[in-house]
Amino acid sequence: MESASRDELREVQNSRLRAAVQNAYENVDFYRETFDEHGLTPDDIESVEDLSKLPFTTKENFRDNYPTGMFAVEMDDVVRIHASSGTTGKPKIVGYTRDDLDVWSKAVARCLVAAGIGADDVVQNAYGYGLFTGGLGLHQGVEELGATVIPIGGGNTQRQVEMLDDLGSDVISCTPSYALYLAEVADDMGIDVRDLPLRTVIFGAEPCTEPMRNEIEERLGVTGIDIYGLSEIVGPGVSIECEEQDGLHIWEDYFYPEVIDPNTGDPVAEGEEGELVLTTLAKDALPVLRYRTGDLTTLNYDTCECGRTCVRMDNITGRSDDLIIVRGVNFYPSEVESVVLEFDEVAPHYRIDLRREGNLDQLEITVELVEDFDGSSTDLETRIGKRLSNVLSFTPDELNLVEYGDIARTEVGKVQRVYDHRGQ
Ligand code: DLL
Repeated sequence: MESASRDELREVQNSRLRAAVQNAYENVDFYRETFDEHGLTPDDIESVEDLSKLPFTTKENFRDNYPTGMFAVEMDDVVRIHASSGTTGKPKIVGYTRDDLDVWSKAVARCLVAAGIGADDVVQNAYGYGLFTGGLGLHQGVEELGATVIPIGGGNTQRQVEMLDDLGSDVISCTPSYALYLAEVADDMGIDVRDLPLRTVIFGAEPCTEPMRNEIEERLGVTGIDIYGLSEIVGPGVSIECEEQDGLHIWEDYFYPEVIDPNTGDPVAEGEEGELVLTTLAKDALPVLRYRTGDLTTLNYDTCECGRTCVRMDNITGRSDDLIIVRGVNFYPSEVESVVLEFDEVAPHYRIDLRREGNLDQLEITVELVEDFDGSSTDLETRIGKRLSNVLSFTPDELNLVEYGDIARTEVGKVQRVYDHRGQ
């Protein structure tokens, strides 16, 4: 399927879509009511072109149907539960049948192969195990491929470094921020990760800008491969970069992608940025039709140098709900990351604090100096400030340069870089 002709692929998508729609309509009250409200029946959705007749599914729909109202099967047929840790409110509970786990494992195994990983490789899986989909999701894909998985999970960083060294892991899977933290801890232990056999980092679950990827590749002496996914759709394995590192291939026979204008809901022209919307084509326990992921990307249907024909999405550097608005200026945290990492004097750690003083929003950016910084911090501050105003059209109210190590590192889970204290 990875290199099928577009026509072959379309046939598979259409027949799987019809089954998914039937399943959703017959077994999920929420979908049956939605279809009825719009005067639709499953017969109206014959092909992916008909999907636009359907309204979107949103995270609010998951919330309203908490915990398992979106499930299409009885609990007896669910063999695994995961949950996504919402920052507010209840988590989204997701479930899988045995067949669903099989599809997921195959999607992740494909990802690993696309990333140049083979059955003889050792993969140290440093995503958290548990309700988070990262740990077990990656794990089962490595086993499906027949490679060796080290299920070390998140945190315990010294131990991670020892394992990398002792077992000669070829690959580590973790968040991008954790990859950098790992290099720092290794340094403190007197180990240079570049001297170890490690050759690939499969990073995901968090946005990672190009300068941040470069930093990971340089510090660890690896190729950094971006993997994407979300609990509501499957977990990791929706898409991944191949060794060309030129966009993430979406496994379109399992997940059907659309990109829409987040404000109007209309499709954007091919190659234009918008919000990614996904439909599951091969999941029984939790069929999801037109899910608004909130993630911003573009789609590229050109055949990749690697020979795969499935569409590629751009690396996700922001979510529509990440947009920061300060005194009328809009920007994404990733734009700040790209600017501050242009400076060799700055380490790849930063935080953004938003406060309200009186009626005015205040923006504070804190960046860390590199370990061996010996220049003038006043001069650096002026240069960073100027660059931010040129590129992003704003000057932070406060720009703090702090010493190496002063910004807290995230050992387990996803890094937080934006702290919005307004409204507190
Ligand atoms: O983070 C699944 C995952 C685990 C993906 C491990 C990759 C590796 P959730 O916790 O449900 O699932 O969070 C999903 O994380 O909507 C994106 O906003 C963000 N995200 C996931 N992968 C990437 C990525 C997992 N490669 C949410 N780049 C998604 C940027 C990502 N953001």
